[in-house]
Amino acid sequence: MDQKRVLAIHDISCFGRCSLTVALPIISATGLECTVMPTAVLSTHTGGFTGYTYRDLTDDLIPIVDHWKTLDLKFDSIYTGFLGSFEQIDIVSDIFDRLKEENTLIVVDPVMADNGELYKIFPDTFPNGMKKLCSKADVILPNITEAVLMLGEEYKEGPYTVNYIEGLLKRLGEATGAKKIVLTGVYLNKDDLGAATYDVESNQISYAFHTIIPGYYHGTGDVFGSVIVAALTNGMSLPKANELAVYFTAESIGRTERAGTDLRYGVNFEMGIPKLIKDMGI
Ligand code: PXL
Repeated sequence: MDQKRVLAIHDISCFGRCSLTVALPIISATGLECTVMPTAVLSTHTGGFTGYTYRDLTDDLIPIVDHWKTLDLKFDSIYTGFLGSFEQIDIVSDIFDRLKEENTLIVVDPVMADNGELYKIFPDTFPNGMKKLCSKADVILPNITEAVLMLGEEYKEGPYTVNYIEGLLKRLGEATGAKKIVLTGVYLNKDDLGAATYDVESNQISYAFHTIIPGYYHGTGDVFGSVIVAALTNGMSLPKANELAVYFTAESIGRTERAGTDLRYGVNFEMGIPKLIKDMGI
């Protein structure tokens, strides 16, 4: 069997499990080759730490692709997350054009907001830039805040109704042109949290939920997104990938809660990897 190759375009936050320090181990563990394109190097992520370093690598991105073009590299999937500027959005959009083959799966997580608020480091115009990038994706992974910001709608607190969630999914499909949508942070009651999927072509919607564990655990969006990318690249269906990602993320949070770790340090996903490999059937 040919081994598939994924390109992960994210920052490296040296400490505080998120972005590449999550994507690389999860994707590799599931039997896929993971090529990385680091967009920046930070001493920690930006969520809750102060005084972090930030080495911007924007100027390196195009030369990296220029070199790869001389090697004729092909990617089965390209996965992007946190991007630090409009310039990086434009460059990543250009990278999609240059590296996409007929069967390359493009997955965009429009990381920029949570809990009703745009992250403070981003200008108000950022959601429009991310929306444009999402229009180039096969699969997008917004949370509810990112979804409403891209749609120019007001943020509402949950619990949500099925009608509201399905309306959001359909409006996102129309507004971005993405073929598949995974909406995270969905809860229809106070006990369970999960994600909803929408396959635009087949008009199929699915849900996966796990018991809520209170608290804001950092990097969980990247844990979730990495499992989705790994599962889809390995040929799983969208509803099955979503189920796997919801459970893997929730179990990682549960492990971290029991250990009482600082919420900024990210979640213990590492100890769930053996089970993930088994569940993925590889
Ligand atoms: O997990 C998303 C993420 C990735 N990278 C950096 C971040 C964040 C979220 O805040 O700050 C640098």
